[in-house]
Amino acid sequence: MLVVSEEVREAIDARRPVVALESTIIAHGLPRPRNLQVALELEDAVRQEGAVPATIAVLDGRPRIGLGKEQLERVANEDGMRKLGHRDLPLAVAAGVSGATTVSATAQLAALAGIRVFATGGLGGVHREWTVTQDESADLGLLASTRITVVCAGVKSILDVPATLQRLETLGVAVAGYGTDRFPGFYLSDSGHPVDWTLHSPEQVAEVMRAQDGLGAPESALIVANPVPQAKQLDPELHARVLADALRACAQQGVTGQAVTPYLLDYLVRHTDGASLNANLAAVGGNVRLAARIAAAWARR
Ligand code: PSU
Ligand code: MN
Repeated sequence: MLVVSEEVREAIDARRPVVALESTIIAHGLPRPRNLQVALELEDAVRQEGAVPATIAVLDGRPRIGLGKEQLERVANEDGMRKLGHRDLPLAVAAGVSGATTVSATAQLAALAGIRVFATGGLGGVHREWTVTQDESADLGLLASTRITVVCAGVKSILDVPATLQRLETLGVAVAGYGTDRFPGFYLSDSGHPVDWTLHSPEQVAEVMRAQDGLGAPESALIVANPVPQAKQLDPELHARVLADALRACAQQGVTGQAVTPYLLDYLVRHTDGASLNANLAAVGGNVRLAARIAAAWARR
């Protein structure tokens, strides 16, 4: 069912480092035309660190692991590109449609293809007002049952961060800060919440992955929470102010379901004069590079 590109297939077979990349951030998380440029830059960054990038999406009903330039262009520019969580995968495949994959769908497909390391910006999680809307990203549940290492800058700060950390604990998903004992805040280096574990090198991360395998079921993920450097974070005061406006606007407009996250991310870009975009890109870029180094350490095991 999967279409794995030749380059990615060869790397997996030879146990060379591979990093899975999601496509929702390209199709629905970043403005055009910057999104395509970023997609290419992220792949480049993975290569510079000596790993093979495997961007994942569903095109014409076929889940693809490793996209060529034309396929990346489709993800970035094609109108009607859907947003696919893991529950949407069978429906999209059967319907023969195209869509970008979220963290949950990307992690599922990457694991199916035998890719262990995955990089993204910020995970989905428990939304504020959860008690009313019950809006919790499917990312969390999927990571509770998928053996993958996901490098991220924490969870998106538009969420209820402490509630999300609590859910990850309940779901039994391992979380470690990379070089920090603070949980990163996506656009911010520090979400204001601590993490229980800190890892300091790609080799240490690979050690944990090996231990996960040795300990067996449940097949849960490892979240490596890698902060955006402080010099590149969004100004915390600007962040707090614009985010409050964004949440109000979102509620007023009656935005719900899958549309919530793209709406909020776009609002922040437009109302911070692009500063949130720069912080977002710095975070994703750092995650992609770290993921490549972790994949290399994992390949040397
Ligand atoms: N990180 C980003 N930008 C994004 C996302 C993550 O920097 O657009 C996407 C991811 O694909 C994540 C999704 O899985 O947002 C979560 O969406 P939802 O809250 O609808 O589950
Ligand atoms: Mn949601």
